[in-house]
Amino acid sequence: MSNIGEYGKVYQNFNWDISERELGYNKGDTINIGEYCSDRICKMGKGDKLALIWEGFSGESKKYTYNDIRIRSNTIASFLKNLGLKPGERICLFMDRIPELYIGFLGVLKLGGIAQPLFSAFGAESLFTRLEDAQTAAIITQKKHAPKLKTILGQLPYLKHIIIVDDDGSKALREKELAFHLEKEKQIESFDIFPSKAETPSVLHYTSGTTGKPKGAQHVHYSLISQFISTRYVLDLHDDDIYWCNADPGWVTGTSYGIIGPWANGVTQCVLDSGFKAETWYKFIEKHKITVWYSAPTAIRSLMKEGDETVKKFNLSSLRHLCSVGEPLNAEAVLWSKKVFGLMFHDTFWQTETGSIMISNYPGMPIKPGSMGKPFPGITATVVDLKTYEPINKAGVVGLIAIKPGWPSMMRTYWNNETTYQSKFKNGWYICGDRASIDEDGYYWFVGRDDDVINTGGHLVGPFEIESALLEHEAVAESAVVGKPDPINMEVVKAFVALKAGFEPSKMLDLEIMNFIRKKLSPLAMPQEIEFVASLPKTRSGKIMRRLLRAKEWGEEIGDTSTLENE
Ligand code: 6R9
Repeated sequence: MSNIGEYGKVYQNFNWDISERELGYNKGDTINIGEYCSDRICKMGKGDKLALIWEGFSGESKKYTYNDIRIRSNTIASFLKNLGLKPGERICLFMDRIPELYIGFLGVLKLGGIAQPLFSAFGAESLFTRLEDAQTAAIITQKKHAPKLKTILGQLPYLKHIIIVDDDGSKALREKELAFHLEKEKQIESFDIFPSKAETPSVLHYTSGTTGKPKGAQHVHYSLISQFISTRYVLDLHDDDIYWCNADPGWVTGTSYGIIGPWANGVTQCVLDSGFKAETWYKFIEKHKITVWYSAPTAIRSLMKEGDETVKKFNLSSLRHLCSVGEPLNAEAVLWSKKVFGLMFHDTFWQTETGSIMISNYPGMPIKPGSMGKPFPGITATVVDLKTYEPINKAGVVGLIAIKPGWPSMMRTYWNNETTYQSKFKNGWYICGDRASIDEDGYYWFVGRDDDVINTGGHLVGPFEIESALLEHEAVAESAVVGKPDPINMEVVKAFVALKAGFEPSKMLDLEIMNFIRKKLSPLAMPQEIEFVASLPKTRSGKIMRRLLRAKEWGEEIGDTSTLENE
């Protein structure tokens, strides 16, 4: 039996009090995510249950019960407090996916600090922009990442402490550096958790926009209400599940559903601190008997590229529920997962700004492959006209995805940038910046980021539809479609294509693919040019950076690239 039961009924009768009640939260009470994710679970008698099964890239492994994470997060919180760090100060978590990152996140929240997770792969410049903007007071990091601070430290007057979690005494500590050992430190059985209220700031997540500086979406402890119930309804976590979210907590998916959601639900989760490799991933699922898996289209397409034979080498029968987020999930990928895992990936749509899932496919609700599904209970969504921002109310017509403000996990502002925050609201709606249409059954169909849509001769073409069609061609592993300048049509479609192993670029293949699209979609959607590439530029969360490819075509500035993978 799924947690949500019948989606339609639940949507009709839902209000957020249901989530509050299940969490035992009464309006006006204190609410601290760190406490809800550890102490509360222990109080429910699950202290000895595994909270985290961790595996490093070289195969080493560690296990922590809920009681372990409760005590260790107390230990971190107490250490930070003794340094003189105060509630409301920004404390950055800058680590690989090691246990200290996950447990440290709870520790910062227990202190009342604002947790600022950043990808450990960031270089000095990316780090600087975000630490400067947030006036971050302390950073928790590893020995190997600390040197990145060396050149920027002089320009970060607010940064008081650099806490190294894996110092082994082999090198003298530098300016502002301190050592902290999660295991060797005196363990703190009880800590005076900061009595945060619903609107107390909790997490500051930086997200890269199209241009300009990255923006810090600021969340509050009350976001738990959304994250808890959406984990339950969408990811369908049950008490005996073994859950794996392969997102890095530098990305919002890795905190909302890679820390808060599963732990507030008292579920055992696995973390694999290693990059993508199909065999390693399948082995991880097999070894830990993972039942629920939250992944992303880029990863799924990479698995598809590896082929079906690789899947067959492993016993993946433990899997029972699959979800995806971050990019449009092509119908082809959904059908492939049905073929090889016997399960369809459930697409979910949301943003750093929304803090939790907004539109989704639910267990038990029929999936239309290629669709993002329907609004989450408690979420009033629609698509609005591109100019008037009035709801369109007509099936199949493309508009901007819009959400009625007021759900618990909505960001409360962009840090230091209230003007941009305000500009996201039009006509009483929060505008996501994505285009979609809604069909006669209420399912949402993604078209593209508002700035990625192509205008060819006055016709608007969404990249997603073309990319999905390209993926159906046997030679195509991955693609990105952008508009390139054209004297007659303003823009024409250009496709960047990465081929599957065993296929070589050629004029013949080029024409064949063009024709394939022309027949499948329309002459309008047919790429006028195909450029074969070895790989596509992606963000660290796996999103294809179409705007970068587009800017090159137009000879424009490429804007902020700090989240670019391999940068
Ligand atoms: C959670 C997350 C948000 C943007 C969003 C949209 C794209 C996310 C999607 C999707 C199509 C989906 N996006 N999920 N596009 N289908 N299921 O990804 O947050 O990193 O802030 O990105 O990602 O363009 O507006 P974030």
